[in-house]
Amino acid sequence: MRTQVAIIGGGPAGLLLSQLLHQAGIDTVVLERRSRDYVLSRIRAGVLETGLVELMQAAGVSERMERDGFVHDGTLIANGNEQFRVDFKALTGNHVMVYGQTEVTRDLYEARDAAGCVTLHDCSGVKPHDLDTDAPYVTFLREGAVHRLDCDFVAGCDGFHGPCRQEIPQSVRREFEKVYPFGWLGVLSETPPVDDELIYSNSGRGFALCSMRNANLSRYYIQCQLSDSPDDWTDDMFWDELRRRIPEEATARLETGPSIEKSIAPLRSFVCEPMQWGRMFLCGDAAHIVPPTGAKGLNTAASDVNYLWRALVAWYSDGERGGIDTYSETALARIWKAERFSWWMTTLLHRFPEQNDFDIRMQDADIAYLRDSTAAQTAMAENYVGLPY
Ligand code: FAS
Ligand code: PHB
Repeated sequence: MRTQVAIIGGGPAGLLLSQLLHQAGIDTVVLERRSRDYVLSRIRAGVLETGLVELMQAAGVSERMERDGFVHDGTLIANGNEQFRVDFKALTGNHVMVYGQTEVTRDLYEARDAAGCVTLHDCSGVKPHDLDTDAPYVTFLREGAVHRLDCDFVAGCDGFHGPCRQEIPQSVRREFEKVYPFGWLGVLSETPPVDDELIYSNSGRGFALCSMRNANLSRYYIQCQLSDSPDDWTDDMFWDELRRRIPEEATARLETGPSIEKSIAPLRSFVCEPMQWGRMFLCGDAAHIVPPTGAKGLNTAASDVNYLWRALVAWYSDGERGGIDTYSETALARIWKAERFSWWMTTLLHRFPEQNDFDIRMQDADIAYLRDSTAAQTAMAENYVGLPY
Protein backbone atom coordinates (compact mmCIF):
# COMPACT_ATOMS: atom_id res chain seq x y z
CA MET A 1 0.00 0.00 0.00
CA ARG A 2 1.07 3.60 -0.58
CA THR A 3 -0.34 6.98 0.46
CA GLN A 4 0.96 10.52 0.78
CA VAL A 5 0.31 10.96 4.53
CA ALA A 6 -0.03 7.96 6.88
CA ILE A 7 -2.11 8.99 9.92
CA ILE A 8 -1.77 6.85 13.04
CA GLY A 9 -4.85 7.25 15.25
CA GLY A 10 -8.49 7.72 14.29
CA GLY A 11 -9.53 10.08 17.07
CA PRO A 12 -10.49 13.73 16.44
CA ALA A 13 -6.93 14.83 15.54
CA GLY A 14 -6.31 12.07 13.00
CA LEU A 15 -9.76 12.29 11.44
CA LEU A 16 -9.78 16.10 11.19
CA LEU A 17 -6.32 16.15 9.62
CA SER A 18 -7.32 13.43 7.15
CA GLN A 19 -10.49 15.24 6.14
CA LEU A 20 -8.76 18.60 5.68
CA LEU A 21 -5.99 16.99 3.57
CA HIS A 22 -8.58 15.13 1.51
CA GLN A 23 -10.31 18.45 0.78
CA ALA A 24 -6.93 19.66 -0.54
CA GLY A 25 -6.52 16.59 -2.77
CA ILE A 26 -3.88 14.97 -0.58
CA ASP A 27 -4.26 11.23 -0.06
CA THR A 28 -4.19 9.77 3.46
CA VAL A 29 -4.77 6.45 5.19
CA VAL A 30 -5.88 6.40 8.85
CA LEU A 31 -4.69 3.44 10.94
CA GLU A 32 -6.82 3.03 14.09
CA ARG A 33 -6.23 0.44 16.82
CA ARG A 34 -9.84 0.23 17.99
CA SER A 35 -13.18 -0.37 16.28
CA ARG A 36 -15.25 2.61 15.21
CA ASP A 37 -17.90 1.74 17.80
CA TYR A 38 -15.26 1.80 20.55
CA VAL A 39 -13.91 5.17 19.41
CA LEU A 40 -17.44 6.58 19.30
CA SER A 41 -18.27 5.19 22.75
CA ARG A 42 -15.73 7.45 24.48
CA ILE A 43 -17.35 10.47 26.22
CA ARG A 44 -14.81 13.29 26.37
CA ALA A 45 -14.69 16.99 25.55
CA GLY A 46 -17.69 19.23 25.15
CA VAL A 47 -16.50 22.78 24.35
CA LEU A 48 -15.18 23.88 20.93
CA GLU A 49 -13.16 27.05 20.39
CA THR A 50 -14.07 29.12 17.33
CA GLY A 51 -10.86 27.93 15.68
CA LEU A 52 -12.09 24.33 15.78
CA VAL A 53 -15.55 25.39 14.56
CA GLU A 54 -13.86 27.08 11.57
CA LEU A 55 -11.75 23.98 10.87
CA MET A 56 -14.91 21.83 10.89
CA GLN A 57 -16.40 24.29 8.39
CA ALA A 58 -13.26 24.12 6.22
CA ALA A 59 -13.42 20.32 6.40
CA GLY A 60 -17.04 20.41 5.20
CA VAL A 61 -18.37 18.65 8.31
CA SER A 62 -20.06 21.48 10.22
CA GLU A 63 -23.72 21.07 9.23
CA ARG A 64 -24.85 19.03 12.28
CA MET A 65 -22.68 21.07 14.65
CA GLU A 66 -24.25 24.32 13.39
CA ARG A 67 -27.71 22.79 13.79
CA ASP A 68 -27.32 21.02 17.13
CA GLY A 69 -24.45 22.86 18.85
CA PHE A 70 -25.04 25.56 21.46
CA VAL A 71 -23.27 28.92 21.16
CA HIS A 72 -22.22 30.05 24.64
CA ASP A 73 -21.40 33.74 25.13
CA GLY A 74 -20.16 33.25 28.70
CA THR A 75 -19.75 30.93 31.67
CA LEU A 76 -20.61 30.95 35.38
CA ILE A 77 -17.95 30.70 38.09
CA ALA A 78 -19.04 29.77 41.63
CA ASN A 79 -17.24 29.85 44.93
CA GLY A 80 -19.32 28.27 47.69
CA ASN A 81 -22.80 29.76 47.43
CA GLU A 82 -21.75 32.79 45.40
CA GLN A 83 -21.64 32.81 41.60
CA PHE A 84 -20.82 35.34 38.88
CA ARG A 85 -20.71 35.35 35.10
CA VAL A 86 -17.75 35.93 32.78
CA ASP A 87 -19.15 37.45 29.57
CA PHE A 88 -16.96 36.20 26.71
CA LYS A 89 -18.93 38.13 24.08
CA ALA A 90 -18.73 41.50 25.83
CA LEU A 91 -15.05 41.06 26.76
CA THR A 92 -13.66 39.47 23.57
CA GLY A 93 -16.39 39.67 20.92
CA ASN A 94 -16.08 35.88 20.72
CA HIS A 95 -17.86 32.78 22.05
CA VAL A 96 -17.51 28.99 22.31
CA MET A 97 -19.62 26.18 20.81
CA VAL A 98 -20.88 23.43 23.12
CA TYR A 99 -20.92 20.24 21.01
CA GLY A 100 -19.60 16.87 22.20
CA GLN A 101 -16.31 15.45 20.95
CA THR A 102 -18.16 12.22 20.25
CA GLU A 103 -20.34 14.10 17.73
CA VAL A 104 -17.27 15.77 16.18
CA THR A 105 -15.75 12.31 15.70
CA ARG A 106 -19.00 10.91 14.32
CA ASP A 107 -19.31 13.79 11.81
CA LEU A 108 -15.74 13.19 10.64
CA TYR A 109 -16.20 9.44 10.24
CA GLU A 110 -19.39 9.97 8.23
CA ALA A 111 -17.64 12.49 5.95
CA ARG A 112 -14.79 10.08 5.34
CA ASP A 113 -17.24 7.31 4.42
CA ALA A 114 -18.96 9.63 1.97
CA ALA A 115 -15.62 10.59 0.40
CA GLY A 116 -14.45 6.99 0.18
CA CYS A 117 -11.43 7.73 2.39
CA VAL A 118 -9.57 4.79 3.90
CA THR A 119 -9.81 4.26 7.67
CA LEU A 120 -8.42 0.90 8.77
CA HIS A 121 -9.75 -0.18 12.18
CA ASP A 122 -8.50 -2.97 14.43
CA CYS A 123 -4.85 -2.35 13.49
CA SER A 124 -2.32 -3.67 15.99
CA GLY A 125 1.45 -3.42 16.30
CA VAL A 126 1.46 -0.16 14.33
CA LYS A 127 5.07 0.98 13.91
CA PRO A 128 6.58 3.83 11.87
CA HIS A 129 9.95 3.19 10.18
CA ASP A 130 12.72 5.23 8.46
CA LEU A 131 11.29 8.50 9.76
CA ASP A 132 14.69 10.20 9.24
CA THR A 133 14.63 9.40 5.50
CA ASP A 134 12.57 10.72 2.56
CA ALA A 135 10.79 7.35 2.33
CA PRO A 136 9.20 6.50 5.68
CA TYR A 137 6.77 3.64 6.01
CA VAL A 138 4.46 2.10 8.61
CA THR A 139 3.94 -1.59 9.37
CA PHE A 140 0.92 -3.02 11.16
CA LEU A 141 -1.00 -6.21 11.81
CA ARG A 142 -4.60 -6.53 10.59
CA GLU A 143 -6.85 -9.46 9.81
CA GLY A 144 -4.04 -11.87 10.60
CA ALA A 145 -1.50 -10.42 8.17
CA VAL A 146 1.40 -7.95 8.39
CA HIS A 147 0.92 -4.91 6.15
CA ARG A 148 3.28 -2.16 4.97
CA LEU A 149 2.13 1.37 4.16
CA ASP A 150 4.66 3.49 2.27
CA CYS A 151 4.21 7.24 2.55
CA ASP A 152 5.81 10.68 2.33
CA PHE A 153 4.93 11.72 5.91
CA VAL A 154 3.60 10.18 9.14
CA ALA A 155 1.15 12.04 11.41
CA GLY A 156 1.27 10.67 14.96
CA CYS A 157 -2.30 11.26 16.16
CA ASP A 158 -2.28 8.22 18.45
CA GLY A 159 -3.07 9.87 21.78
CA PHE A 160 -1.15 9.83 25.04
CA HIS A 161 -0.63 6.07 25.13
CA GLY A 162 0.23 5.60 21.44
CA PRO A 163 3.66 4.57 20.08
CA CYS A 164 4.58 7.59 17.93
CA ARG A 165 6.01 9.88 20.62
CA GLN A 166 8.47 7.12 21.56
CA GLU A 167 9.88 7.20 18.02
CA ILE A 168 11.59 10.49 18.88
CA PRO A 169 15.02 9.43 20.19
CA GLN A 170 15.26 9.74 23.98
CA SER A 171 18.40 11.84 23.52
CA VAL A 172 16.32 14.38 21.59
CA ARG A 173 12.99 14.18 23.42
CA ARG A 174 12.21 16.37 26.46
CA GLU A 175 9.05 15.66 28.46
CA PHE A 176 7.43 18.04 30.96
CA GLU A 177 4.79 16.67 33.33
CA LYS A 178 2.66 17.64 36.31
CA VAL A 179 0.29 14.99 37.76
CA TYR A 180 -2.57 16.35 39.88
CA PRO A 181 -3.51 14.55 43.15
CA PHE A 182 -7.14 14.04 42.11
CA GLY A 183 -9.35 12.97 39.20
CA TRP A 184 -12.71 13.93 37.69
CA LEU A 185 -15.69 11.63 38.11
CA GLY A 186 -17.96 12.35 35.15
CA VAL A 187 -21.63 11.43 34.70
CA LEU A 188 -23.83 11.72 31.62
CA SER A 189 -27.59 11.85 32.31
CA GLU A 190 -30.66 12.31 30.12
CA THR A 191 -31.82 15.31 32.14
CA PRO A 192 -32.13 19.02 31.27
CA PRO A 193 -29.00 21.06 32.08
CA VAL A 194 -29.08 22.90 35.40
CA ASP A 195 -28.37 26.23 33.64
CA ASP A 196 -28.13 27.68 30.14
CA GLU A 197 -24.35 28.00 30.54
CA LEU A 198 -21.62 25.95 32.24
CA ILE A 199 -21.02 26.34 35.98
CA TYR A 200 -17.40 25.90 37.18
CA SER A 201 -17.66 25.61 40.96
CA ASN A 202 -15.06 25.69 43.74
CA SER A 203 -16.37 24.48 47.10
CA GLY A 204 -14.98 23.44 50.46
CA ARG A 205 -15.59 19.84 49.36
CA GLY A 206 -13.83 20.18 46.01
CA PHE A 207 -14.48 21.12 42.38
CA ALA A 208 -17.67 20.51 40.42
CA LEU A 209 -18.63 21.31 36.81
CA CYS A 210 -22.13 21.45 35.37
CA SER A 211 -22.05 21.06 31.58
CA MET A 212 -24.31 19.73 28.85
CA ARG A 213 -24.59 18.13 25.40
CA ASN A 214 -28.14 19.20 24.47
CA ALA A 215 -31.45 20.33 26.03
CA ASN A 216 -31.98 16.87 27.50
CA LEU A 217 -28.46 15.53 27.97
CA SER A 218 -26.33 16.87 30.82
CA ARG A 219 -22.69 16.25 31.69
CA TYR A 220 -21.56 16.70 35.29
CA TYR A 221 -18.16 16.27 36.94
CA ILE A 222 -16.94 16.28 40.53
CA GLN A 223 -13.34 16.21 41.73
CA CYS A 224 -12.63 12.80 43.25
CA GLN A 225 -9.81 10.81 44.84
CA LEU A 226 -7.37 9.19 42.42
CA SER A 227 -8.01 5.93 44.29
CA ASP A 228 -11.75 6.09 43.49
CA SER A 229 -13.40 3.89 40.93
CA PRO A 230 -16.73 4.66 39.23
CA ASP A 231 -18.20 1.61 40.99
CA ASP A 232 -17.52 3.31 44.34
CA TRP A 233 -20.14 5.92 43.44
CA THR A 234 -23.83 5.11 43.17
CA ASP A 235 -25.89 7.64 41.24
CA ASP A 236 -27.45 8.88 44.50
CA MET A 237 -24.02 9.38 46.05
CA PHE A 238 -22.94 11.37 42.99
CA TRP A 239 -26.01 13.62 42.95
CA ASP A 240 -25.79 14.23 46.73
CA GLU A 241 -22.13 15.26 46.42
CA LEU A 242 -22.81 17.46 43.39
CA ARG A 243 -25.61 19.25 45.28
CA ARG A 244 -23.12 20.06 48.08
CA ARG A 245 -20.62 21.60 45.67
CA ILE A 246 -22.77 24.00 43.61
CA PRO A 247 -24.67 27.14 44.69
CA GLU A 248 -28.10 26.64 46.29
CA GLU A 249 -29.82 28.44 43.39
CA ALA A 250 -28.38 25.79 41.02
CA THR A 251 -29.19 22.93 43.37
CA ALA A 252 -32.81 24.10 43.45
CA ARG A 253 -32.99 23.69 39.65
CA LEU A 254 -31.00 20.44 39.44
CA GLU A 255 -32.91 17.56 37.83
CA THR A 256 -31.28 14.21 38.49
CA GLY A 257 -31.73 10.89 36.73
CA PRO A 258 -29.94 7.59 36.07
CA SER A 259 -26.39 7.90 34.75
CA ILE A 260 -25.99 6.56 31.20
CA GLU A 261 -22.20 6.88 31.44
CA LYS A 262 -19.94 7.18 34.48
CA SER A 263 -16.13 7.39 34.27
CA ILE A 264 -13.09 8.81 36.03
CA ALA A 265 -10.37 10.75 34.20
CA PRO A 266 -7.00 11.42 35.89
CA LEU A 267 -5.67 14.97 35.54
CA ARG A 268 -2.22 15.75 34.22
CA SER A 269 -0.31 18.44 32.37
CA PHE A 270 2.16 17.03 29.88
CA VAL A 271 4.18 18.32 26.93
CA CYS A 272 6.67 16.54 24.69
CA GLU A 273 9.30 18.63 22.90
CA PRO A 274 9.92 18.54 19.98
CA MET A 275 6.62 17.57 18.29
CA GLN A 276 8.33 16.35 15.13
CA TRP A 277 11.11 13.96 14.16
CA GLY A 278 12.25 13.55 10.55
CA ARG A 279 9.07 13.06 8.54
CA MET A 280 6.84 12.35 11.59
CA PHE A 281 4.68 15.05 13.17
CA LEU A 282 2.82 14.61 16.47
CA CYS A 283 -0.68 16.10 16.87
CA GLY A 284 -2.96 16.32 19.91
CA ASP A 285 -2.72 14.05 22.94
CA ALA A 286 0.22 12.21 21.34
CA ALA A 287 2.29 15.31 22.19
CA HIS A 288 0.48 17.05 25.05
CA ILE A 289 -2.17 16.65 27.73
CA VAL A 290 -4.01 19.29 29.76
CA PRO A 291 -6.32 18.94 32.77
CA PRO A 292 -9.84 19.35 31.29
CA THR A 293 -10.65 22.36 33.51
CA GLY A 294 -9.89 24.84 30.71
CA ALA A 295 -11.61 22.72 27.98
CA LYS A 296 -8.38 22.80 25.95
CA GLY A 297 -7.64 19.11 25.21
CA LEU A 298 -9.62 18.75 22.02
CA ASN A 299 -8.97 22.38 21.07
CA THR A 300 -5.19 22.11 21.22
CA ALA A 301 -5.40 18.97 19.08
CA ALA A 302 -7.28 21.17 16.58
CA SER A 303 -4.64 23.91 16.52
CA ASP A 304 -1.91 21.33 15.90
CA VAL A 305 -3.96 19.95 13.01
CA ASN A 306 -4.39 23.47 11.62
CA TYR A 307 -0.65 24.08 11.52
CA LEU A 308 0.19 20.65 10.07
CA TRP A 309 -2.59 20.77 7.46
CA ARG A 310 -1.41 24.16 6.16
CA ALA A 311 2.24 23.05 6.22
CA LEU A 312 1.54 19.89 4.20
CA VAL A 313 -0.65 21.69 1.66
CA ALA A 314 2.14 24.27 1.13
CA TRP A 315 4.68 21.46 0.68
CA TYR A 316 2.60 19.47 -1.80
CA SER A 317 1.33 22.47 -3.77
CA ASP A 318 4.58 24.40 -4.25
CA GLY A 319 7.35 22.56 -2.37
CA GLU A 320 7.38 25.26 0.31
CA ARG A 321 9.13 23.82 3.41
CA GLY A 322 8.65 26.64 5.92
CA GLY A 323 5.59 25.20 7.66
CA ILE A 324 7.06 21.70 7.77
CA ASP A 325 10.38 22.85 9.18
CA THR A 326 8.82 25.08 11.89
CA TYR A 327 5.75 22.98 12.78
CA SER A 328 6.95 21.96 16.26
CA GLU A 329 8.06 25.47 17.20
CA THR A 330 4.79 27.01 15.94
CA ALA A 331 2.54 24.42 17.61
CA LEU A 332 4.41 24.49 20.93
CA ALA A 333 4.16 28.29 21.20
CA ARG A 334 0.36 27.98 21.42
CA ILE A 335 0.38 24.69 23.37
CA TRP A 336 2.35 26.14 26.27
CA LYS A 337 -0.14 29.03 26.61
CA ALA A 338 -3.00 26.50 26.74
CA GLU A 339 -1.05 24.45 29.31
CA ARG A 340 -0.65 27.55 31.46
CA PHE A 341 -4.34 28.45 31.25
CA SER A 342 -5.45 24.88 32.05
CA TRP A 343 -3.05 24.75 35.03
CA TRP A 344 -4.34 28.17 36.22
CA MET A 345 -8.04 27.16 36.00
CA THR A 346 -7.26 23.85 37.78
CA THR A 347 -5.28 25.54 40.57
CA LEU A 348 -8.01 28.19 41.00
CA LEU A 349 -10.92 25.80 41.35
CA HIS A 350 -9.78 22.57 43.01
CA ARG A 351 -9.00 21.60 46.59
CA PHE A 352 -5.44 20.29 46.97
CA PRO A 353 -4.55 17.88 49.81
CA GLU A 354 -1.60 19.99 50.95
CA GLN A 355 -3.56 23.29 51.07
CA ASN A 356 -3.59 25.08 54.45
CA ASP A 357 -5.96 27.87 55.57
CA PHE A 358 -3.73 30.54 54.08
CA ASP A 359 -3.70 28.75 50.68
CA ILE A 360 -7.50 28.62 50.73
CA ARG A 361 -7.67 32.36 51.48
CA MET A 362 -5.38 32.94 48.49
CA GLN A 363 -7.76 30.90 46.31
CA ASP A 364 -10.75 32.88 47.63
CA ALA A 365 -8.93 36.15 46.91
CA ASP A 366 -8.03 34.97 43.38
CA ILE A 367 -11.68 34.15 42.65
CA ALA A 368 -12.83 37.46 44.20
CA TYR A 369 -10.34 39.34 42.00
CA LEU A 370 -11.73 37.50 38.94
CA ARG A 371 -15.25 38.46 40.08
CA ASP A 372 -14.40 42.16 40.52
CA SER A 373 -11.86 42.89 37.78
CA THR A 374 -12.69 43.44 34.11
CA ALA A 375 -9.00 42.96 33.32
CA ALA A 376 -8.92 39.59 35.09
CA GLN A 377 -12.12 38.48 33.38
CA THR A 378 -10.82 39.60 29.97
CA ALA A 379 -7.65 37.56 30.51
CA MET A 380 -9.70 34.50 31.38
CA ALA A 381 -12.19 35.03 28.56
CA GLU A 382 -9.60 35.42 25.79
CA ASN A 383 -7.90 32.21 26.85
CA TYR A 384 -11.16 30.29 27.25
CA VAL A 385 -12.58 31.24 23.81
CA GLY A 386 -9.18 30.41 22.31
CA LEU A 387 -6.03 32.42 21.59
CA PRO A 388 -5.38 33.14 17.90
CA TYR A 389 -3.88 30.33 15.77
P1 FAS B 1 -7.39 10.59 21.16
O1 FAS B 1 -6.81 9.88 22.35
O2 FAS B 1 -8.79 11.09 21.20
O3 FAS B 1 -7.28 9.65 19.87
C1 FAS B 1 -6.12 8.87 19.65
C2 FAS B 1 -6.56 7.66 18.84
O4 FAS B 1 -5.39 6.88 18.55
C3 FAS B 1 -7.53 6.77 19.62
O5 FAS B 1 -8.67 6.49 18.83
C4 FAS B 1 -6.71 5.50 19.88
O6 FAS B 1 -7.50 4.32 19.85
C5 FAS B 1 -5.72 5.52 18.72
N1 FAS B 1 -4.49 4.78 19.03
C6 FAS B 1 -3.81 4.74 20.20
N2 FAS B 1 -2.74 3.92 20.07
C7 FAS B 1 -2.76 3.44 18.79
C8 FAS B 1 -1.93 2.56 18.05
N3 FAS B 1 -0.87 1.98 18.62
N4 FAS B 1 -2.24 2.29 16.76
C9 FAS B 1 -3.33 2.89 16.17
N5 FAS B 1 -4.16 3.73 16.82
C10 FAS B 1 -3.87 4.00 18.12
N6 FAS B 1 -10.69 17.36 26.68
C11 FAS B 1 -11.50 18.41 26.88
O7 FAS B 1 -11.28 19.46 26.27
N7 FAS B 1 -12.56 18.32 27.76
C12 FAS B 1 -12.83 17.15 28.44
O8 FAS B 1 -13.76 17.08 29.22
C13 FAS B 1 -12.02 16.03 28.25
N8 FAS B 1 -12.28 14.84 28.90
C14 FAS B 1 -11.45 13.78 28.68
C15 FAS B 1 -11.67 12.53 29.33
C16 FAS B 1 -10.81 11.45 29.13
C17 FAS B 1 -11.06 10.12 29.83
C18 FAS B 1 -9.69 11.59 28.28
C19 FAS B 1 -8.71 10.44 28.07
C20 FAS B 1 -9.46 12.81 27.63
C21 FAS B 1 -10.34 13.90 27.82
N9 FAS B 1 -10.15 15.12 27.17
C22 FAS B 1 -10.95 16.19 27.35
C23 FAS B 1 -9.08 15.29 26.26
C24 FAS B 1 -9.51 14.68 24.95
O9 FAS B 1 -10.67 15.32 24.50
C25 FAS B 1 -8.35 14.79 24.00
O10 FAS B 1 -7.75 16.06 24.06
C26 FAS B 1 -8.73 14.47 22.58
O11 FAS B 1 -9.32 13.20 22.57
C27 FAS B 1 -7.47 14.56 21.74
O12 FAS B 1 -7.71 13.95 20.55
P2 FAS B 1 -6.58 13.05 19.87
O13 FAS B 1 -5.30 13.77 19.93
O14 FAS B 1 -7.15 12.62 18.56
O15 FAS B 1 -6.37 11.80 20.84
C1 PHB C 1 -17.66 18.77 29.05
O1 PHB C 1 -18.78 19.21 28.74
O2 PHB C 1 -17.36 17.56 28.97
C2 PHB C 1 -16.62 19.74 29.56
C3 PHB C 1 -16.86 21.10 29.44
C4 PHB C 1 -15.89 21.99 29.89
C5 PHB C 1 -14.72 21.50 30.47
C6 PHB C 1 -14.48 20.12 30.57
C7 PHB C 1 -15.44 19.24 30.11
O3 PHB C 1 -13.78 22.38 30.91
